[in-house]
Amino acid sequence: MKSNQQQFYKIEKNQVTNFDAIVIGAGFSGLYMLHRLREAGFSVRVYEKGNGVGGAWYWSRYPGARCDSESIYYNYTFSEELYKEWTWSSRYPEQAEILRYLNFVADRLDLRRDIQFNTEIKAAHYDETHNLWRIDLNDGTCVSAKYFITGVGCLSVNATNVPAIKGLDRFEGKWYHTGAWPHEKIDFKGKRVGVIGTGSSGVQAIPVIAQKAEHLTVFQRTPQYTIPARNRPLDLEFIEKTKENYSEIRRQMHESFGGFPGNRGDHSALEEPPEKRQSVYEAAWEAGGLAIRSTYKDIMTNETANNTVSDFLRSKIREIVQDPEVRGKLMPTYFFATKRPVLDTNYFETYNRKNVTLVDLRKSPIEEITPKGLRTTEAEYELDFLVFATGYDGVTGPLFKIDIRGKDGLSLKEKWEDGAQVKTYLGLSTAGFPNFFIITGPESPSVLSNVPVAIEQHVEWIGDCIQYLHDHGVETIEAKAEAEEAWSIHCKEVADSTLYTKTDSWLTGANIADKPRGFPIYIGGIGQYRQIIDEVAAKGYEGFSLVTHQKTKSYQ
Ligand code: NA7
Repeated sequence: MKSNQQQFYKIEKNQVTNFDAIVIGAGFSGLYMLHRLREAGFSVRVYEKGNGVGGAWYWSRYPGARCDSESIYYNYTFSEELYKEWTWSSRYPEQAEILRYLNFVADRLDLRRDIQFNTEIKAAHYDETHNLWRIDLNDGTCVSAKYFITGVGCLSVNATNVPAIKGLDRFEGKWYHTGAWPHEKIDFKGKRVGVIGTGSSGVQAIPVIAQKAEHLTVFQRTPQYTIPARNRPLDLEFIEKTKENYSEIRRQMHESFGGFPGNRGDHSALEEPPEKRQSVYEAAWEAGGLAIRSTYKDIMTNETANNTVSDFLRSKIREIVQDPEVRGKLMPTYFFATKRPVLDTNYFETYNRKNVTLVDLRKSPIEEITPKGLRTTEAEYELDFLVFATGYDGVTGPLFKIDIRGKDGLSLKEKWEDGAQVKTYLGLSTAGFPNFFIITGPESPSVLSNVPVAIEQHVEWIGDCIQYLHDHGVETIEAKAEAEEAWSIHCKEVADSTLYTKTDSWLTGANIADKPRGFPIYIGGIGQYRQIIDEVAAKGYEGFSLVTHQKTKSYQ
C-alpha cells in the first residue's frame, strides 16, 4: 500500500495538525517506527527533545561512552542495503560512532522531514469520544493522532538519577550527569574530579578521566564485576565476511536468547570438572565481552553455578589491583550479571594509578556536598568537577515523566501504582489505553537483550498490527485485562526462576529512593518472545479487544 491513508479527523481550531501516528523519541525506536509506518502510507510525526537524532546516544557523551554490544550486531537489520552500506570501525562502537550511524540512517531514509526536534511531549490523553490521542507539546501546541507510540527507551535523559544529596546547589565547582552530558568538550586536565557511581557509565568514564585529571576520587556504593571489552579495530576481511553472511547473522540474532548469534552453554557449570571450567572462564576472559555469562546454562539460575564464575572474576580483581586495601573495597559480592553486566577497558588497572582514590560509601556514606567538594562521614574531598554516574530511574521512569492518560482519565502512573503494579500485555500495550503502543516497554526483553533487536521486533509487530487494523476497519485495539494479568504473572514467574531478582539493581528499581521493587523485564529470551508475540498476531491479536465501526464523533 503506497497511497497516503491521510488523516482521520478534522483539525480542531487550536490544533496544529493531526496524524495517523505520533511517536516520541528519535532514537533507534522512533526512527525505525517512523520509517516503517511511513513506508506503509501512514502519516507520522516524531517529537524529539534533542536537537538531533540518536536518543540516549545523543545525550550520553561522557568520556569513554561506548556500547557493550558488539558493533556488527548493534544496528538495524531490517534492510540488507542499509546493513551493507555502513561499516563499523571497532568491535565495540563508541558513542560518537553510533550517533554518526543513526544520522546516516536518518539521512539515508530521509527521516528528518517528519521529526520535530527540540520538542517535548508533556502529556498524551486518550479522547474516548473522538477516539484519538491528544498530545500537548512543551511549546503549548496540541496535536493529535489515532495511534500514540512511545519510543523513549528504558533509560532516558528525562529520567536521569541525580540523587538528592544535601548541598548540591551550593557546590562551587561544576557537576554533570553522564546521561545528560554537555556537548562542549570538558577538559579535566589539572582538575580534581569526583565520580559517584560504578555502573556501566562510571566504569567506562573512570579510566578515561583518570588519565587527564590531576586527581580522581571515585565514590563507590557497590563494587562491580567487569569484564575486559578487548576492544579493537575491525579488519576489512572480517567486515566483508560479516556483510556476506547478513541473512544468516540476522536469522541467528532473531532466534537467539539475547539477540546475538553464538552458542549458549548446554550443560551445568557444576557438571564440569573444576579445571575444565577454569579454562573455559579463562578463555572467555581472554576473548573479552559478555560471552562468559553464557558459558554454562545455569549461571543465571543456580547460586552455586553463579558462584563459580563470580569467584573467578573476583580472582581476576585480586590479580590486577596491587593495593590490598583498595582490592578489598573493589570486591563484589552479589551474583555476577544480576546487575546489568559491564565491560571495561583498564577499569581495575586504574586503581593502581597514584592519582586515583577509591572511597567506599558503604563504610563512609556521603553526608553532603559542600561548596568546595564532597564530605563523607570520614573526610571532605575537594573537587573542581563532580560527575554523577548514578544511572537512571529505568524502565518505568521515562514513561512516568509524561502525563499519559487512557480511558476515564486514568494515568499510567496511577494504573501501575507508581510502578508497584506494572501490568502490560506482552510489554507492548496496557489495558485501558487503546491504540497505545510502547516500544521496548516494561515486561518485554528490552534492556536484557541486544536492544536494537528488541526494538526491531516491536516496531515490526506494531507496524504490522496497525496495517491489520487499517485493513480490517478496526477503530481501536486494547489489551484485555485478563490477558495482561496472565502476561504479568508469566513474566514474574520467569524472573523468579532466575537469580536476577535476588540483587538490588536499577532493573528491580532499588537504585531510586522510594521506588517500588519489581522486575519488569521478560527474560524468557528474544527468540521465545518473538514466537509468542507472532502467534498472538497470527491469531488475529488474541488477548486484545478489537472494535470495528465504533461511533467516532468528528470535530465540529
Ligand atoms: P547504573 O548501572 O544504574 O549505575 C549507577 C551507579 O551509581 C551504581 O554504581 C550505583 O550504585 C551508583 N549510585 C546510584 N545512586 C547512588 C547514590 N545515591 N549514592 C552513591 N552511588 C549511587 O547506571 P549507568 O549509567 O552506569 O548504566 C546504566 C545502563 O546504561 C547500564 O546498565 C547499561 O544498560 C547501559 P548501586 O549499584 O545502586 O549501589
